[in-house]
This record gives sequence, structure tokens and C-alpha cells, in this order.
Amino acid sequence: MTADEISTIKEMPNNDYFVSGHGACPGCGVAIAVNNIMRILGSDTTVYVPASCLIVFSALYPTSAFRTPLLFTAFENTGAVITGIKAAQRRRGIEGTVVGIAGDGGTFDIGLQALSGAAERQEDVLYICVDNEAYMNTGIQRSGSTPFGAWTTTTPVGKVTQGKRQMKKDVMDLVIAHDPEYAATLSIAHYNDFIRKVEKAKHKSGFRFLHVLTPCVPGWRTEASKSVEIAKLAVETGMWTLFEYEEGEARSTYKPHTMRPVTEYLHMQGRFRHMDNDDLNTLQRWLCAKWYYHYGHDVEQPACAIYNGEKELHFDGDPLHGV
Ligand SMILES: Cc1ncc(C[n+]2csc(CCOP(=O)(O)OP(=O)(O)O)c2C)c(N)n1
Ligand code: SF4
Repeated sequence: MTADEISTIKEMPNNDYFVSGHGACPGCGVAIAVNNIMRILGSDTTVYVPASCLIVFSALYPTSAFRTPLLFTAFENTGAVITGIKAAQRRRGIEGTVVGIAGDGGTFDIGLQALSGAAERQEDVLYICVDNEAYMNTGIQRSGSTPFGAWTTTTPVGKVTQGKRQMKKDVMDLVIAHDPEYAATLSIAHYNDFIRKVEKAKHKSGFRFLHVLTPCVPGWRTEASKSVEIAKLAVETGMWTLFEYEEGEARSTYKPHTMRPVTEYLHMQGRFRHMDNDDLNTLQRWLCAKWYYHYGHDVEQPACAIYNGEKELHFDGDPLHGV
């Protein structure tokens, strides 16, 4: 079976272009995502990775876990470098996918200008953000992607402050403002949706952007065996939304049957363990507004009684249980 025919997890080929032997932590969401992305993109792929966990755990010179050409330069320039690789290939008559795979720090913050430039020029490249919601490689510093309330080393928990005080930046809205050829959000827990979106991005021309939520075991203070379960709960609670944008329109690709309270997601992660009732209510309200924005009234949202002013969340004992 060729990569072109993949449409479900059962049809995934055994050909790995991101092989074992790399140094990612067990349960690393980035490694799970990249392994599957590379199976779908296949051998005619040139990969660029900026400074991030991915480059550190996959390419300790002179070895590489990628069985395709791999380039690496600086942190802030993914959009510019993949533009240059594609231009060089065009000149030499080389076909294939040029993909840049960057972290959230490299995308939301330091690489945003180069990303915007490539998107605005409608470069014929694929940009993938593997989002572990902090600068993990350098010791868990907050990024524009870090969610409200999360502990990081630069959003500490103490008397003065209690984790990050700002909400997660909506980078998809920023990318969509450039009217790209294709943009989509992906989850490592929704396999068929994941495969379909990578396939679609592979076969389109023009600027394509994929945004994958990738749980991080040490950074999120989670168990290695729970990464996929956590990614699934992110969607069920509204912390992550699965949708795609093409031909000027965004549409949901998966709608949960009902909205689960955000505490179910938070209690699996030590980075949120300190959150008090006020902060939990603030986050739940923000999620309810986001939920309405994406799903309208199509999906039940019992967890939003608090948003509608009908109820306040109160927690006795462990604040992360008992919603
Ligand atoms: C200009 C510049 N600033 C800072 C660094 C140090 N640095 C290297 S990787 C990194 C963090 C990467 O974070 P992110 O992009 O979120 O990827 P992750 O490691 O979380 O996968 C930082 C701060 C650098 N290499 N270059
Ligand atoms: S620190 Fe996080 S992102 Fe980095 S290799 Fe470990 S699990 Fe993966």
C-alpha cells in the first residue's frame, strides 16, 4: 500500500521515516505525532526542525532518527528556511514535500514573524507546530501557548502569583488571517482525523499549517502512559478543538457529544494541581465562550452552567475533584 492510499489507522504503512533509537521521554506527544506524520508524508519529504526538543532528541550529530533529508539552523526562522529549501528544490527540479516542524515557542512567539511571512507569500510549504505548551527543551518556560493557570518555571506558584495569568494565544486565528491553502488542528488521540488532515496537507500546494497538541510528560507533570488519554480529554473538555480551514471556511471535524468539565482534564496534570476555585471558574468560563464560538449550540455543555451564571464551581478538599 502506498502512502497515497492511507485513510484510516488500519491502512498506515509500516515504513517508518522517523525511527526508534531517539532520545524522547517515554510517552512524548511530539515523538508520537512526528512518527505518524512521517509515515504519512513518506520518503519524498525534506524536513526542517528549529531548536526544540524534537531536534535535540532526534538528531544528535552525526546521527538522525529521520530517514529523510533533515536540516536544522536557528530557533526563529522556520518559515524562512522552508521557503528557501522549496525555492532551491524548484530551481533544481526536485519534487516533494518540504515540511518545517517547530515547537510552540518557535511558532507562537519567536518564529511568528517568519511564519507570517511564509503564510502571507503563500509559499508552497507545510508548517507543522507540535504544541507542548511551553519551552520544554530549555527547562519548561512559559510560551504564548501555555494555558491559563499552568505552572512553568517562569510562571511559578507561590504567594504572589499562581501559574500563568494569561490565556492561551489563538495561533490558528492568526494563521487563518493569512487565508492559507489549508490549516487544521490535530490530536494524537483522534487517529483517523489526524491521518486525513496530514494526507490532505501533503497533497495540496500552497501554504499549509497543521497544529498538533502534543502532551509532554515532565512539563505537564503527567504519567507517560496517559498522553493519549489526556489528548482525548483535551478535546472533550474544549481545551483543544478539532477543525480545519480551506477555501475561506473553517469547519469542525469532530464534535464531542457533551462538554466534560475542565477539571477532568486538569486533575491528570501536576502543572494545574495548585489551581483554586476562582481560577478554575475563570478557565471554565473562558472555555465555555470558546465552545460556543466553535460549536454554537450544537453540542451539550452542562459544564457551562457556571458560564450562564446558574452555578459556581466549588471544591471541597482536592480542588481538582468533585465537579
Ligand atoms: C534566538 C534563540 N533564543 C533562545 C534559544 C534557546 N532555545 C533553544 S530551544 C528553546 C525552546 C524551544 O521551545 P519550543 O519551541 O516550545 O519547543 P519545545 O522544546 O518545547 O519542543 C530555546 C529557548 C535559541 N536557540 N535561540
Ligand atoms: S521534555 Fe516533553 S517534549 Fe521534550 S522529549 Fe520529553 S516529553 Fe517530549
